[in-house]
Amino acid sequence: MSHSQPDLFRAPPSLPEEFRYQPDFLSTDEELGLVDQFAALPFKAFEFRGYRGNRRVLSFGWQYDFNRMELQRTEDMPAFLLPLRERAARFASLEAAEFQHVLLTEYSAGAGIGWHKDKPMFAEVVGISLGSPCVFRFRRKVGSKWERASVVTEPRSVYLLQGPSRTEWEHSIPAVDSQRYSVTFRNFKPSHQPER
Ligand SMILES: O=C(O)CCC(=O)C(=O)O
Repeated sequence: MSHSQPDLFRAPPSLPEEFRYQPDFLSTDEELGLVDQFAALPFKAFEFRGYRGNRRVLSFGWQYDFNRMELQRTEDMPAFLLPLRERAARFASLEAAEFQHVLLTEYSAGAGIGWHKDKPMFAEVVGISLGSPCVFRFRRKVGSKWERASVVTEPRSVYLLQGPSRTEWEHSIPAVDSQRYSVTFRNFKPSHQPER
């Protein structure tokens, strides 16, 4: 007879190494103020080689074009995002100016994002969540199996992907129940600084 523990008693997987999460990064007023500003912005359906995703996106500074598979210069970050960039940089122990790119994403009810790692030219990733909570899932291949972990990212929270949580683990978000926005600041690796 085997004495191995059934799966039920296995310790839950811990979160990926160097992932950081902090709830209540924004106040409710700040969240509402940002959502108000977003309402006036020209979000567009996410496109990937002719396929239109069910989330809408808008980038400032630089944008990664998934159809052309290249980075393109785009409009400067609007002034209302600069204080948030400052705080995001502090959270990641970086300088605000290092975040030359920000991606705003709007998930309507039923929208999510599939398994991926962010593009390799980017280094650290700071994500701020507004609106609906979501399950932020992680997975990485260990041998022939997937190791998995997840965290609920609450509205007004912030997370940081760096180290193995950024380079070894993929992440995804299953369909959200109601509208969610994320503000994703990314810096470039020193070897991938784009020419301005
Ligand atoms: O919405 C989020 O917090 C994650 C966004 C993301 O993973 C991406 O755009 O690559």
